[in-house]
Amino acid sequence: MERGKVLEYLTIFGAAAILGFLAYITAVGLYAVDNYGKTAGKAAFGTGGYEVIKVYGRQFSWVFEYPNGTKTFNELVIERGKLYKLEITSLDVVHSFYIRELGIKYDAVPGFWYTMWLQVDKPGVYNILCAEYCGAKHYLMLAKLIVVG
Ligand SMILES: [Cu+2]
Repeated sequence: MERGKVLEYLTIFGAAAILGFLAYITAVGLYAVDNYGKTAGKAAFGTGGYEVIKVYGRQFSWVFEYPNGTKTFNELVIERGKLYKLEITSLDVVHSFYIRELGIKYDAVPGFWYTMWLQVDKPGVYNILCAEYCGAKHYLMLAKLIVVG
């Protein structure tokens, strides 16, 4: 084969290999984000091996309700490695429950309950934000996720 052809094929297949690799890592990443917590959730569903926490968005704070009825404001405390089922809704307008470090974002819509599985293996404090503009004091909707243990 002449030199020009070899270069042409190298360029074409080289580019195809790079694009294929990028497509592969994108697909793996999207799958991981999409299925965050779902595998653990499916395994635990019906076994009671999780705790249910209700999450209410409202202008302009997050309210968390634990199984014993206790409510906290702008502070969600969970145990490391334990599985939680968060049931998310809104008391007024559309909000969005967003934890950037964990790649989690669920809309909180009045009249609807969304289910989200949460299991965090790394103790620490994570920011919970509202990712949907919900009014003049939207920027104040900051809460903390505290993972203990
Ligand atoms: Cu909001």
